[in-house]
Amino acid sequence: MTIRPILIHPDPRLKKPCAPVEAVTPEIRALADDMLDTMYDAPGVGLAAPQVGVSVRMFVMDCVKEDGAEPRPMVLINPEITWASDEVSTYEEGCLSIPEQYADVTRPERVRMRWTGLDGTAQEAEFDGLWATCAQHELDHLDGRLFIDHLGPIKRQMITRRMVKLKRERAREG
Ligand code: K1U
Ligand code: ZN
Repeated sequence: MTIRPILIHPDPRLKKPCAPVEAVTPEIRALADDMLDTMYDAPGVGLAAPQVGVSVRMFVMDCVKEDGAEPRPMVLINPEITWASDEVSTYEEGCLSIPEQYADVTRPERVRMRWTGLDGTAQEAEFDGLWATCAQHELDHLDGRLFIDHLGPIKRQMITRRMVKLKRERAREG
């Protein structure tokens, strides 16, 4: 079990669009394992590769939250949205790179995604509810976008200032 450190905003590595994964190598499989360990440990329902400092188009998610329910870990490599519903939904989002800050974000209620699985085969599925919100939040990370980029400038700056302060305090504590 390997827990990787999660980058905290602001960090230029969280703003950079990620490169496609060229092949599903043993390194990519090890990264997927570490990302799932890191996500469950945080705890979170999703985690994108740039959040652990690796600039490749890949994320993990598991939105099963009920106590005692079977976990459903998913690894999405080179994900793309192939369809989005006209209906939207608003969810109070959080982000492991922006700890303890939450804000309402409106996104398509349902999306269809295509991606490459860990076995190298093409996959496609439709997501709704928290799965759809999380998948879109994670895809944003791969394009260097954070949930605060969906907010107005005042809220975004307020949250960014809080994160600068948090990082300064953590650096002082060592
Ligand atoms: O990408 C990330 O930073 C992970 C993020 C994903 C996400 C949360 C909420 C809406 C959209 C996307 C998180 O997992 S934040 C933590 C969280 O929401 C959570 C933690 C424990 C149990 C349930 C949820
Ligand atoms: Zn996030």
